[in-house]
Amino acid sequence: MTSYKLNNLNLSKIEAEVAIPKYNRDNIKTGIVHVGIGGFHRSHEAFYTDQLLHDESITDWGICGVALLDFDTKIYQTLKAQDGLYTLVVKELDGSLTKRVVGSIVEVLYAPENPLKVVEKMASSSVKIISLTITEGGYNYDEATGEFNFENPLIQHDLDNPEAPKTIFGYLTQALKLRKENGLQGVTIQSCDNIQGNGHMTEKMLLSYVKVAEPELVSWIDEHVSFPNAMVDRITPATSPVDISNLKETSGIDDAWPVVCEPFKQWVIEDDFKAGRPAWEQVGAQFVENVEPYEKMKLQLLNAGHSVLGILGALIGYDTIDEAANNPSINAFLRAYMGTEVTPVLNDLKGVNLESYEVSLLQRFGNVYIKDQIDRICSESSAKFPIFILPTVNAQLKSNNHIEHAAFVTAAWAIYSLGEDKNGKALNIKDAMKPILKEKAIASKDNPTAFLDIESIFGKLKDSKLFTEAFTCAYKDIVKNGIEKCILEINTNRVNFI
Ligand code: CS2
Repeated sequence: MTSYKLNNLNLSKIEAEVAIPKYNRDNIKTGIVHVGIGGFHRSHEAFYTDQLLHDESITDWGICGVALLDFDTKIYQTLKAQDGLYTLVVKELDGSLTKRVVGSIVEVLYAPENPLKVVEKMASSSVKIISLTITEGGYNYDEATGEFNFENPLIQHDLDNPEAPKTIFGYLTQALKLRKENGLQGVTIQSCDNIQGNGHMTEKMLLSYVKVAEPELVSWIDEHVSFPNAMVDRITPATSPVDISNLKETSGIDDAWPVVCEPFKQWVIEDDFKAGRPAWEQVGAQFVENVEPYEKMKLQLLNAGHSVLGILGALIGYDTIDEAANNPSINAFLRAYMGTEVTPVLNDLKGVNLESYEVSLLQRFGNVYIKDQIDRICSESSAKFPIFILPTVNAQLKSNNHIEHAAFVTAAWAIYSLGEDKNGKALNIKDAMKPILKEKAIASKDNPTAFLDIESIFGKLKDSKLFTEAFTCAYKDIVKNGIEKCILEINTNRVNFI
């Protein structure tokens, strides 16, 4: 079929094939600057906002997408060439595809090319929200100290070169300083990352930086900036070359970087916006007073569940999450982890239904059409483990409760960090801490708990006898008997705790 490059000019030509934005994009003003225009932002906040912009009375909430890092150049160039447009392809549970072109990103900027332009955009009077998807590791938090990591060379760079920043902290500081100088009113900094208390985390990390970089700005921030917490959710695998060619062949859309995702979506937000906000509740977001129960449920069940499936599945040699989720013994392992280790920790949460959440999670993980990459899930595990799994373990240890499954997954991660699956095939490990993970994984061959030495990931976990024993036992067992046999054993409670 004839295909058309996705851009403003060609929109009407593809209208017969897919839904397109029905609002006049030229009339939309930028009210949100969003940093991190990867797949998740585009399947989530940008999608909700696109739906809202179909209400013609709403014209103030267009998004300016910012590509912050050097390696974001491809997404910047793609969106720039496509006038900010992209196709969202929802992979439904029955295998059908629902496609629509999303139009809420009305501008794009590439920060390394022109830092000042980004600072000025963040400081412009029409911008009321600066939202972020900068990944768990992007917050520069050190688990060992519980503080901002000033040793990060990029942070040092930003302190030395305030006018040419590289990190989000340098950018926000410059932008807020300019807002203050221009006498502007408040602004909201809204994290959309998977972090418990993501608003609190953003505030704490930013203020740590500002206290050193620009101390006079601290009191202005206290008064003029809010940092709402939020739970964000939509499984969004990396787009594959097949997704791109299918879209072209079946719908005639030549989109260099469409986004694929699951049908489920959820966004629960604390209603604390300093300068107004879009009425996202009109398109399905929930505004609540306290998001903590929703965050805990999501991070400790969904995200942790993903890590469990990813690490165990990788060692077995699987490529996608559905393969792991549909393996009966991994599935039983995951259910036991959720039931005996996570649910007791979350039991007191008000306002959420854990049972139905767990049922829906297993269905989402098992969706064979999503093909979420195990490599994606296992990437940056060193930033994910402290957020997704450690809170469960620490809470369980406090009450001397079960931690065997978490210890088993941690041991499996140590073995994964050696770099090969059970068949000796090289694993594609992407992790900022890869060298130290490997070093400790090698040391673990003689002394298994060496892996737990990495305090910036595990904190003081090594001090727990209960955990180190379970970890050591699982480690030795996996080395001796192989991953699959050990999963079966732990499921039938036949693990030989030496
Ligand atoms: C995943 C998340 O990165 C991960 O490990 O668990 O990206 C997950 O897919 C999203 O949080 C779903 O909302």
